[in-house]
Amino acid sequence: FPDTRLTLARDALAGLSVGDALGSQFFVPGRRPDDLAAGRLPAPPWEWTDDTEMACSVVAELAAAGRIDSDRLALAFAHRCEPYRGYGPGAVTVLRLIRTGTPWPVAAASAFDGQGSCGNGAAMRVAPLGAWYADSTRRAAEQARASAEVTHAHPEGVAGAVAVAVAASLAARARLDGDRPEPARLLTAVAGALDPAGEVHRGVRRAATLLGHPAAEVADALGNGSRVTAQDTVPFTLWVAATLLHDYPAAIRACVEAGGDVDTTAAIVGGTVAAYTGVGGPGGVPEDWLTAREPLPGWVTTPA
Ligand code: F2R
Ligand code: MG
Ligand code: MG
Repeated sequence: FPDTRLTLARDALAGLSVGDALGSQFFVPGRRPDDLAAGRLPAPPWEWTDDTEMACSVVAELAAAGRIDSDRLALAFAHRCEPYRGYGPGAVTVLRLIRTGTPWPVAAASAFDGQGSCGNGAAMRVAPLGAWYADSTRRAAEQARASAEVTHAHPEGVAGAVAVAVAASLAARARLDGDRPEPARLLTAVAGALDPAGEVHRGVRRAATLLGHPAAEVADALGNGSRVTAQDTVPFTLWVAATLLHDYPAAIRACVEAGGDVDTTAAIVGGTVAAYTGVGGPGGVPEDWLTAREPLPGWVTTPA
């Protein structure tokens, strides 16, 4: 199983990074979502952002240690952070504190006047971790929490990560079993892993009631990430992933057309869907999209 874990996590990382890099092209003024629908791709290279940089650290840590060690992950996030990758303002501060010696629990708890961050940054990087734990949604949820807490102390920020990891775990399991998960079952299983009093939980439950509705209507109802919070991002992304789990390009197009925090909605959806479809082949991450994406850092592709 160790090789399988790495393959699943790497496929999810490919899907996440292509979604991030392609999605962020639509922040460029004048670039229109219908270009993508018409098959007109932005000119390469598609540069990836903070979503991919942090996801690479998660995968590198899993490959090196076989699990999340929160102390190591915090240092990896802090020292590998290239500030020009478009990090959130809370994340910039938390990572600077960690880099200068503040313990991560203190740094994360200090964000947003002591509330902790409920930004979508813990959810955006975690799909490969879910794929790694294809054999256990319980373990995926527990490790997602450990990976989230180093930067996101707010319960909704953590819940967003748990929800995405459980969805990716189920997607990867279905791939191994040759199964096609029913969207309602997938969303109900994700909701079951969350605190029923939380907003992310409520959003995922609501997503299950909107299956079959047009994506634009669902984005209006659930949010498209324009507030950059987990609550405003994760329910819609899991609706897209559950609905289009077999079709990576269509899932990414749905994110681009919905607008909002497109690098991150496409990263979450891309990572979760690619855990199921893999790379290349029918419904998978297209090879030409992968080639157009800026190469990933050497420390994740060829670890020492
Ligand atoms: N930061 C961005 N996008 C805006 C800048 C784009 C850049 N100029 C460009 O063009 O490339 N994107 C990246 O940040 C998001 C992930 O954010 P993360 O890591 O969670 O950071 P942060 O700052 O902790 O939270 C993000 C926002 O969420 C709101 N928020 C968080 N906690 C809050 C709280 N307790 N109360 C109220 N609001 C809270 C704030 O608005 C934060 O700024 C991804 O989109 C990634 O792509
Ligand atoms: Mg980003
Ligand atoms: Mg974003």
